Amino acid sequence: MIDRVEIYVKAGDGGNGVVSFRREKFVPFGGPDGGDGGNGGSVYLVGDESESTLLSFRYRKQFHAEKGVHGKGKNMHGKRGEDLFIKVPLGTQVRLKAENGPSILIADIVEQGQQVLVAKGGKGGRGNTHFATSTNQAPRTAEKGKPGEEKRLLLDLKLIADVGIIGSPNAGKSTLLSAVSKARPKIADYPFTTLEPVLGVVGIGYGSFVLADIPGIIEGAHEGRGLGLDFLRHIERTKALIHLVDGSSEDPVSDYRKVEAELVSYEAALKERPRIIAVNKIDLPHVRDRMPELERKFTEPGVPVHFISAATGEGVRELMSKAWDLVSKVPRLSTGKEEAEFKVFRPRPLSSKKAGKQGE
Ligand SMILES: Nc1nc2c(ncn2[C@@H]2O[C@H](COP(=O)(O)OP(=O)(O)OP(=O)(O)O)[C@@H](O)[C@H]2O)c(=O)[nH]1
Ligand SMILES: [Mg+2]
Repeated sequence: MIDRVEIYVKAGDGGNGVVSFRREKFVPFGGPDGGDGGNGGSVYLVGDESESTLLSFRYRKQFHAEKGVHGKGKNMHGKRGEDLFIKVPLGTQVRLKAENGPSILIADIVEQGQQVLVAKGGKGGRGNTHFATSTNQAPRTAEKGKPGEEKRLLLDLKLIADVGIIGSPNAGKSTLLSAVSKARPKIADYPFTTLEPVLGVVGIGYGSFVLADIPGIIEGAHEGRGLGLDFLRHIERTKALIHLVDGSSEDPVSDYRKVEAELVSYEAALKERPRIIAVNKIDLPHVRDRMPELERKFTEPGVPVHFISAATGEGVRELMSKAWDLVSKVPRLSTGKEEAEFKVFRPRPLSSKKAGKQGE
């Protein structure tokens, strides 16, 4: 999954103004008539819900908006350069890359049609008509167009899921997602089947929420073991977590603790995220037999424990409605990390601009 890219954007330069004089037959002194250069086009990023990854940026990383056309004689102004609208998926965070020092978060694109100006087009230069004065009626000066802004941007996609399923490999996370949604993640009896987060929409009669299945987490993941923890950024914004435990594992409680410890080493704020523990695979007789013992052992204050079988569906509906309860109570959370570190600028949407053209 392409979820972090660096791109270069360059707004169009303004067209030059020109020096020109009226030359007409029988008019001995023609005045200045140099037109202005057109403004350069600006570059905008636009939130688009039909985009779900940053894949389109894999091969295309440079974007230029059109230049303004130079002015001409006879007071002809140059055409302004077209603005460039680059579509990005919802959940894209935009950072301005600084030469040295940390990059600055400039926008968080979360709404359909949300537009963010990332590089402003250069202003067109004025033609010599503007420089005529009473003492200089034949000015030989005109302005050059200003260069368009250029920026290096880091785009970072953080999926917008309401609930994330975390757990060790093979716990049955993907099986659970496919049991409750139309998503069809790969399922197999070996660890690290899921390599990239998969989202599914869970409808539960009176509402729906987005559930994210993410790769398995093992001890030492924060040091890069297994698939690491990078993918956890996709659940940073969830409202609640389902911690799915493999009931058939040797020591489910220890598995649980290891995953929780990794989670906290990734981001301490995730510890506070409302969550449910779900012990999976109770269709297996030896797991069913352990239910009372596990119920006793999983006693985290305020964290309910559910017993399910993602394979047969037992207990799954109850789990989902419990998750929905949490989701509907909690406003969307973020880690708080970035908001504290960076000021977030949210430019007002420009409703007059149309999100159309992608590319140059
Ligand atoms: N008996 C039983 N097997 C299950 C159940 N849920 C999942 N499994 C099996 O457990 C294995 C792992 O399932 P997955 O859904 O791929 O597990 P996962 O947590 O997504 O695993 P990773 O993506 O590798 O982290 C598969 O062989 C599933 O068929 C269940 O409720 N009962
Ligand atoms: Mg999986």
